[in-house]
Amino acid sequence: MANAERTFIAIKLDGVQRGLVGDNIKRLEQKGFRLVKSEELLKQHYIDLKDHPFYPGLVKYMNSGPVVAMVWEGLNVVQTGRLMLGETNPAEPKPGTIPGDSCIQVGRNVIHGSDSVQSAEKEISLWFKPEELVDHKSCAFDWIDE
Ligand code: IDP
Ligand code: MG
Repeated sequence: MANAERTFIAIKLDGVQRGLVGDNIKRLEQKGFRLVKSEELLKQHYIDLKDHPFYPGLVKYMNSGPVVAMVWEGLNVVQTGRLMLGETNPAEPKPGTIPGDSCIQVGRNVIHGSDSVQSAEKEISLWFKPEELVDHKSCAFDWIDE
């Protein structure tokens, strides 16, 4: 591929604390730089679906480009995250949810969120080493959590 020079970019702790992660990523996307593939764990990630006819296509699609993998923390984040993510199938749209507002087909539904605390634990340990998960207290913590 032409123009394949690569760089490492990290949003530092002050950017995280100040809630500037999304905006910084948005600026790089807007400029036209490309995000490079991060992991190839998709077969394992979707192993529970291996007997479904769409599994090979799902793995192929998920492996065909980069994925932005993250761990988010907070009160009821698994359940609330799933509500924000809406229905698996965006053909049953719930406006205001991420797929409801951004996609059309179930096989291209933009975002994944763990469906239970147990699967979250499994998925987090699949995608990240324990030492990659940094425990920190956000400066907004006391304004968000009681
Ligand atoms: P979830 O993502 O809401 O947890 P799952 O049933 O676990 O839903 O399915 C995982 C992913 O597999 C979905 O997000 C979607 O990308 C894909 N998928 C599910 N059902 C279909 C289908 O019928 N055709 C194509 N892809 C599907
Ligand atoms: Mg699922």
